[in-house]
Amino acid sequence: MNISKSAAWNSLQLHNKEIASLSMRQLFADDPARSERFSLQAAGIMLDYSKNRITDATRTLLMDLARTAEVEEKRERMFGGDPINITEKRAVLHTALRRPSGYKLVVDGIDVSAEVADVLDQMKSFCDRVVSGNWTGYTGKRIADVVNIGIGGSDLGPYMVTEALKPFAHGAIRAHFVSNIDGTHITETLKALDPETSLFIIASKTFTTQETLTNALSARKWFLGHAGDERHIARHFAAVSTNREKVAEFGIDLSNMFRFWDWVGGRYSLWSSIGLSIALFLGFDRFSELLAGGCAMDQHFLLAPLEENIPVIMAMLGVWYNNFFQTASHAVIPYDQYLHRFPAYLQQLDMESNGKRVDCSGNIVDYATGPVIWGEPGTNSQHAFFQLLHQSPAFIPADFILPLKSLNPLGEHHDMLVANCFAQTEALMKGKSAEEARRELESAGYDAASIAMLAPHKVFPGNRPTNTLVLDELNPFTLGSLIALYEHKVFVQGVVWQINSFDQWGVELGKQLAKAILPELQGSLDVTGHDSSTNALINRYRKSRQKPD
Ligand code: G6Q
Repeated sequence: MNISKSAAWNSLQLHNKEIASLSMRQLFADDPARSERFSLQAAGIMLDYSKNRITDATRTLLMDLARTAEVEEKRERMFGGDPINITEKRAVLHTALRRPSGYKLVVDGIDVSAEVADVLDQMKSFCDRVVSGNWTGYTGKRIADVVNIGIGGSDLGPYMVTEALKPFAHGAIRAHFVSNIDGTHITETLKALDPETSLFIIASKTFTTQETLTNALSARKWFLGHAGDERHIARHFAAVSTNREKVAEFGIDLSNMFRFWDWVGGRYSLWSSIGLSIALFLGFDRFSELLAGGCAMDQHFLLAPLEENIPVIMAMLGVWYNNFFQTASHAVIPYDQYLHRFPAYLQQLDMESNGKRVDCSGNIVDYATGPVIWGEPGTNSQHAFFQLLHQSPAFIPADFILPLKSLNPLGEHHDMLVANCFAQTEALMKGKSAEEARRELESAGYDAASIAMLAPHKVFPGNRPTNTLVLDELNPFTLGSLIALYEHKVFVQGVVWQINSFDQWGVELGKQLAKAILPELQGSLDVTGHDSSTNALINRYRKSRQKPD
């Protein structure tokens, strides 16, 4: 079945023509209960989706499409451990990482829940030892800095979470993240560190990733440059991986290895031992609260009817704009400085999952799949790209995320932040008509010629959709819930688009070519085997190349 040939898709196409002429301003004027009817609450999060270009009929048709795509059946298959990642023949079980103890899941004869519980126990006892100062460095001093060396899924989630939950940290340990192969990243990080009190976590599912292993080797070299004896490595290096052999080969003591499983995708792995840096920074109890928040959202996603299901509603609104209005882009604007890495984290979660052009049967799809995800915290973003959101011919749907309570109450700051958030979604929805723009200029005393010249520039077309996600407070539980919400949103969209959201073949080609180019950069011969642009760039670099130390 091709989803774009289904009756449900066709009905949405017809319905889209009716909606095109409807203004949200009018819909709000006609229905004082609109906000109530298009709001949901679950797992510490309230979603107000009333400022969308939808009616009750739209919601019904979108849910028909979700049912046609078999969202409910596929959801069961994911939670049950079926190998839905078909190209890698793997189950997709990040949800099993955040189930409470006592829950049992057996997949292919293996008690997944027992394995998860074992690793959590190992993480807890390690964290307790390090945080209490019981675990010491090679000179007997307690650990003060933890450096997570990893990239992509082994970096973005833990980094985002430690930034978001800074006020919940116990304060005994600082967290650092090194990901980029650019030597600047590790060099600048090491500058601030003392080898006697630093603990490196090498986080790599495969333990073959070029960037991570290169950074890990540089960290090892730096450490040994101070500590001298290789026996001290055991007190300062830990590994998180699925690859025991490679960890041993690297020289990390296997009792400092925290395992996870091939059924945890990299970008879904912050809940696993990949979250060790989070647990060390916050303490294990806070890490457990993060898992509990994720689990609460899982339960909502599993049990709520599609019409009342926050991830499903958000997913289907995304489908509505992407496939029926051809928006192709989606902004995420957290009104919380602690969430400054959240859009970057979501970029990977969403774009690596749903940036695909063939369906699960290998056919090229004839519809848009994952949109471009981007964003920055408010209010900064208002002074940067909001111009385009308000007045460009294109319209870009956006999610606004707001905690009601500030973690740093300071004068009027929080009221101002909140006022800006609400004002922006109102402005995007209402806009400002030509008549309103003219009247405003008249009352400001402009003459007729100036009004005629200025008015078109002052018009806001409005009718621009936003979701508002309100958290009572940003804390480990609500952040866990928020992350799981977006994971499930991405899952539902992948199901509707009939793609495999859990592989990432698109990152391979560049890696292969870089492997071929690296020795050419280091060689003494002029390179001629590529296109003329690549040849010239390689040769230019070769001529300018500094000798590595
Ligand atoms: C995520 C991707 C990718 C991965 C990194 C790091 O879903 O698979 O971002 O996380 O390439 O891989 P390793 O953890 O194996 O080093």
